[in-house]
Amino acid sequence: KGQQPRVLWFTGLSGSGKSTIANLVDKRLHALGYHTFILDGDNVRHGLNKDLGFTDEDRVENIRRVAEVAKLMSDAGLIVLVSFISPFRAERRMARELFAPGEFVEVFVDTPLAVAEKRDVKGLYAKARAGQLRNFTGIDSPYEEPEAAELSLDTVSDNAERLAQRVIDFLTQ
Ligand code: GGZ
Repeated sequence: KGQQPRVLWFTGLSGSGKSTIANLVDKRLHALGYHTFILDGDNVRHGLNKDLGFTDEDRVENIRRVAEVAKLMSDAGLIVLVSFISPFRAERRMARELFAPGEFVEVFVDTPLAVAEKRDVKGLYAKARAGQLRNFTGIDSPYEEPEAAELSLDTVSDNAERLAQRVIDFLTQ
């Protein structure tokens, strides 16, 4: 089925819900007949980017490579769902600039730090607070919130299912 190139760029804190929502969107796009691919830490940081850690410099390089891979995949006809913290505005802008106007959809998964920290599904915030994990986003490494994301998803007032549907509606409108 013919499809417009699109990259859905999910950005937000660790534990914000990026991957949960991206996975739901992916399933629904698939059910609608779209060819998709998810790029996230699980399939990129363990392979292509396993030389990179969490210093500012490494994050910049992480996002640069991810953006270039997303571009290749989108050129190959896939709808690409990118799910990384991607904490810096400059790198998100750089990613956007690889794509034609309208192709790049920035999705801010807007979960306040206090909420992500309270959930702390993986116990990483506790480790960061205890000083056992350095350069942790939101604790001792910055997160620059998007100023003009195409979509802002408030995970406090809405559940993942409904937020995923908002992304689908945006794409198919
Ligand atoms: C932030 C970290 C860190 C530090 C390990 N800071 O919740 P998670 O576990 O599954 O997702 C986080 C993931 C973030 O990697 P990204 O590639 O998305 O980050 S970036 O876009 O900034 O390059 C978290 C885990 O890796 N993690 N150490 N110090 N998150």
